[in-house]
Amino acid sequence: MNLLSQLATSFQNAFHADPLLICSPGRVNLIGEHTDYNEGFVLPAAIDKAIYLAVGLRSDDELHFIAHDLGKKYQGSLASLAPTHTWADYLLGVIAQFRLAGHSVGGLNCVFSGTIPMGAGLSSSAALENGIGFALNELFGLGLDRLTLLKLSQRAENEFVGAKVGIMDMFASMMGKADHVIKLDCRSLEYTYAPLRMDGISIVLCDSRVKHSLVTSEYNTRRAECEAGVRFLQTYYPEIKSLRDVTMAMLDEHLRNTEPLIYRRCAYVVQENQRLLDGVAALEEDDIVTFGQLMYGSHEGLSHWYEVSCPELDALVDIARQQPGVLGARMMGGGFGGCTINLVHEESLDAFSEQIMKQYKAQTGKDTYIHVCKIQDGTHVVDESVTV
Ligand code: GAF
Repeated sequence: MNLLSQLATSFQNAFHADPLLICSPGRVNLIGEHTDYNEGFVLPAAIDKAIYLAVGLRSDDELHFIAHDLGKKYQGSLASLAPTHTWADYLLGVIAQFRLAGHSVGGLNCVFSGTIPMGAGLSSSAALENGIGFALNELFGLGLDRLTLLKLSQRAENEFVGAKVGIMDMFASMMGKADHVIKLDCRSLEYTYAPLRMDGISIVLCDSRVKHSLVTSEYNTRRAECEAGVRFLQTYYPEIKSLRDVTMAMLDEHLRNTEPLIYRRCAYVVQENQRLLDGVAALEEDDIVTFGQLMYGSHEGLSHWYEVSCPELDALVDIARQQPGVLGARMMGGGFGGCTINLVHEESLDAFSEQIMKQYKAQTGKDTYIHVCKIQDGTHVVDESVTV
């Protein structure tokens, strides 16, 4: 049975009512990693892997959630919104943020499922947060715009879940547009949609199937290291607000010898921001070859300077680099596991998949999962007749 029909049936069986169905996609990011919380640029897009939610109102103040794929339930009430340190926090956190922001919401039923592989770094958490926020807005007629909704999602993740993530994942999932990437300025939140003109080239994800248990703490540490670099430089340049305002010359002069670790972290971010700008210029000229080279540069920086890669992600990029028809490859997202993103000529796709699977298994003993992405619209209401 179609996933959406399954979800609707499961909702009807549990709550004896028809649900509103919502599709909330995961994201890719072409280039610009760990730049969002440094007020830099990112280049993400929403993809055809998503969280699907069936939602409906309750007549009381209770919250009843069912994680369809996990076979787990949560029951609580609006009066006692506290972190549970489980999947339910992505839903509870958003509801808590709506209430803190003064938006009046009542009891809710929700069953959700998804096609985003767990822990693959494709932002299933942002998709779930956006999905429930979108649902609250629809069901309670709040009239909030998408930007407000995605900011509430980020606040939920920062304050309730405790991951100090930037805004990229929520933004891409909520604001995505089919066949376009989003060039987002994470300082001003100004954005433009750029059509993806990559005829004959596919965006391919290779899942390392590694999920590092330290991902949240290491992520928060990287963020703190960047902030430490900014504080240090502010003693020389008080006008600096974030790494967005920093140049390599400033880092070389004041951090290179005194704070080598902080220097490497900050230098990666400053260079990655420039790589993104160069990459956008290359895409505007349909120069995918240059864009692909910048992706390899991004991976080098993430692996050796920012140190958020892992042997499995490095292996996937190394293998990809040696295959014919591959223009660029790099780890994507927070790191320490998850997926690589690859640009591959369509006629080379089969050979690429075969070699990646074979060589990755030989080098790491692990299987990979390969997905050719389509770029789709952001969070939206969906009909049960849509085949998922
Ligand atoms: C994770 C975070 F959620 C994003 O905000 C971003 O920082 C990304 O890692 C790295 O670019 O996905």
